[in-house]
Amino acid sequence: MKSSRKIVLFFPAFSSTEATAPLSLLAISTPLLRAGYTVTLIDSTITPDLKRCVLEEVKDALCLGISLVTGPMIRETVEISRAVKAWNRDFPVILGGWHPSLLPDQTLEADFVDVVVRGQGEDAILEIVQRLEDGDSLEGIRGVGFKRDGKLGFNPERALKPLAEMPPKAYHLADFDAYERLCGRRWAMYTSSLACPFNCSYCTNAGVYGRQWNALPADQVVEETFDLSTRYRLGMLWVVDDNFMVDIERALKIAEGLVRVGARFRWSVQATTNLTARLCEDELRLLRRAGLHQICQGVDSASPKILNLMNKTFQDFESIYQSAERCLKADIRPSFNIIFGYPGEGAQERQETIRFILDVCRRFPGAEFWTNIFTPYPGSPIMSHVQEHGIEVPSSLEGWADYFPRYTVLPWLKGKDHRRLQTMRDYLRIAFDRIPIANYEVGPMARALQHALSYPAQWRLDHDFYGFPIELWLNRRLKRLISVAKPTVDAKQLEPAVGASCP
Ligand code: B12
Ligand code: SF4
Repeated sequence: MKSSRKIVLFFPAFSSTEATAPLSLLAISTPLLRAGYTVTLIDSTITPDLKRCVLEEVKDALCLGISLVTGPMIRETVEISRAVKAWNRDFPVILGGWHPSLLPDQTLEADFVDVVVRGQGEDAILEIVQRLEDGDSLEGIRGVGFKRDGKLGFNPERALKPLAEMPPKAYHLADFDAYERLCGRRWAMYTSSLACPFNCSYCTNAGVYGRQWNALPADQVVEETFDLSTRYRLGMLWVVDDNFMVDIERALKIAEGLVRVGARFRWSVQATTNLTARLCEDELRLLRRAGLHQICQGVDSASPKILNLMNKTFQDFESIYQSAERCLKADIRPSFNIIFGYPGEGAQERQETIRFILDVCRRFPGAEFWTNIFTPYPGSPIMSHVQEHGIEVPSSLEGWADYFPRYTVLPWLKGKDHRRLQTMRDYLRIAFDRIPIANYEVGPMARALQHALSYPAQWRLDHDFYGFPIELWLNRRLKRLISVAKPTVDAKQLEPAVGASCP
């Protein structure tokens, strides 16, 4: 349907009830809308009868754009693209986002993919749809890969644009009511800076955004976030910057600005522990007054050996303790992430990390830990070495669907060891309180029982003993009594993904 000016954008399910509008698609929508195209946004998480809905919408559209990251999102990407191709072999399917950016060749090889976009998509998508509308070739559009007579062709890369030069995101396309119904909270994501100056060896960031941190000016952040929160009645913003605290002066100016305008929303950020620890208590209190209620920080491991292997020498333990202490004094929740199973981690290093978690949570009640299993992502520095460790790198797009830090199985972490680690992680979940984004109703009885289960859980972690896990069984029964919305897409779902889940 070449003459159509309608573009359908699809966001596959990401196995989480922490539902809100996908920023990637809001970002690429703006240039399309400004150029007079209409955009239909379909987010799997809030769309009943998904396949029928997509097939209905594409009937009078010009093309379908899909945004995905490595992992389970690939399942619906494949399913929906195949269904569209079965309806019309020639209907253009365009893939963008982290996975296609990091593995463009392999992604484009899939027979249901016509175009891949590497890196920032705002300018690329507009150029693509204009060419499609005119029936022209995609030759020369930077950052774009496409099929030419069945062969893969790649145009030169597109240079990164600083965030300040990007158009605002089309938040008005988001159905915040639907997200609120699912998540129990009305919230959105917001980007105030791009990239991170560090280069942890498991991280893919440098591969897509480089290491040149760039940010919006404080005034713009204040104006936009205040406007967003009031316009859409949002109670919370998650600032998804990789490292919000790179420029502390800017962070404090944002806080002053939000206090000045009387902002009422809560917000959370991601930042490294070393940068967070540069803030004194008064500065953190100012941020708290401005609504900052949580700082997610990647501790990753408590073993100096593993931190070295992760290229995280910028982080020392003193800064983690300082950050926990000062954040809590300022009433900001420090949320720390851990990665288990990193190549080189043995039982001893894992125990070091467990002991560290117990120590921090006991010394600083209110600090929380979220754990993941190491997952090798394409484009990360460690990826080039994982084959040495016996990992078979998938040879097709579909092969990456099972790469998911909640259950990744590794050659050195499988079978009994993998099950033991999962049990240990389950005990960590119940040993100390954690606060997810999604707002679940928990009654006083259930809360009391949860609290009671935390003591034996801590005992087990202290003694490294996980046989006869009765508390986990009780906890599962308890969860059935609490109404927790469950994502449907991921059959291997262990529990609804919640909280500071990004590494
Ligand atoms: C928010 C977020 C989430 C949210 C998503 C919520 C939502 N509704 O979108 C949640 C919490 C669910 C999440 C979960 C996970 N996440 Co996450 N997440 C992010 C984060 C912090 C921001 C993403 C974002 O919205 N950015 C802002 C938008 C504007 O930028 P963008 O996504 O890059 O999009 C641009 C381009 O990529 C491109 N583009 C994107 N899509 C499309 C589509 C088309 C058609 C086109 C043309 C262009 C295009 O154009 C956009 C504008 O320039 C990123 C880190 C980051 N810095 O981006 C990690 C990140 C995407 N997540 C990551 C990971 C690993 C995960 C988890 C596995 C974590 C975990 N421990 O479970 C899960 C996986 C989810 C799943 N089941 O598959 C990795 C992805 C690595 C990879 N190779 O894919 C990242 C990069 C973090 C990291 N540094 O490692 N995540
Ligand atoms: S893991 Fe975090 S600190 Fe490390 S490079 Fe990635 S974004 Fe930066």
